[in-house]
Amino acid sequence: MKIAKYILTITIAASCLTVSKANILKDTVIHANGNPIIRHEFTADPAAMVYKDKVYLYTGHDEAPTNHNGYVMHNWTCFSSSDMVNWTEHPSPLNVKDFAWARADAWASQVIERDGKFYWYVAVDHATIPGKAIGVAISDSPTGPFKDARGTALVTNDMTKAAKHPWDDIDPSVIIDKDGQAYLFWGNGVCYYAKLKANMTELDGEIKTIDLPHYTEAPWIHERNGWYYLSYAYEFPEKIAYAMSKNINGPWVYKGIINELAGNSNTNHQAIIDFKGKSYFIYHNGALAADAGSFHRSVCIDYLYYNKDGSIKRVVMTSEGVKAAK
Ligand code: FUB
Repeated sequence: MKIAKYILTITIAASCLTVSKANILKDTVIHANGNPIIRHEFTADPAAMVYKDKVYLYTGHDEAPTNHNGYVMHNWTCFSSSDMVNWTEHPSPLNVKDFAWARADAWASQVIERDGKFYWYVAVDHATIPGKAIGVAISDSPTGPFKDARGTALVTNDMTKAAKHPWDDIDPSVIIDKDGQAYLFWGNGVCYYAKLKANMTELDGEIKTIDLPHYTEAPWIHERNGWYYLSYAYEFPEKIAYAMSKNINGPWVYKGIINELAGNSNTNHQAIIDFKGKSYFIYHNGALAADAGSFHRSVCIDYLYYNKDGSIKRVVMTSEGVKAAK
């Protein structure tokens, strides 16, 4: 009798999970109950943007079948929040199919605002130029809809020669400096950067490289109190390390590890923002379920703390996550 009741309970719980996964309600509020913050789907490669009192979180979407050891990623997701705990999921504003020249692989991305337009830089696999490539989509709203801003890739594998492997042009990160000059950073195996024209859709000048110890991928560029920070995935499996500079063109001084290996995931992929007086470290791990892992990742948020000299303290990854920002 007890066993029958147990089986019934498990069956009901399993069917509820199937229903909630299949019928994800969009534009509904998710209350993050600790880390990972999103639990009805797998989310990876977070990028965050603060705009008009809200945080917009953009992620990749791991859709690999259970036990599939490889990335299956077709679209990107978008969530917004006024407090870092209650998140509204917006209908997926961008799919790899929105780039007619792309073949597959909605990998890491970042969105930035300029003059009321939103530019979403993404890594995808190119359909005709072998290797990964970077595209850019544009919208009038942070939640989309977004459309391909160029009709062609912004960066293709034949434009970068410092690495021999075809997936070096991934993981775009973008910043607009105080003088209005925008820069794109990216790269796997080699950290590349280049200026962007004011239209945000064309490179302006040569592609340069930055020498960083044990650089793997996932550069994230941010500025705070006169310091530039270039954080990145270090070694593989990945920790997150960072370098600092007083000038966006360097020289960069390596400062050490910010985050340790993330639970049950080879990758860690960080975004760093300030919001309502606190600093946040947003990353992914593979901790959502027993069958999660490196190809079934989930976004987490913990606090980031700076020392008085501007250097960054190591992140303490927690399961309870952050409290609602006031
Ligand atoms: O999500 C695919 C790749 O995994 C990203 O481009 C890397 O940063 C790593 O997180």
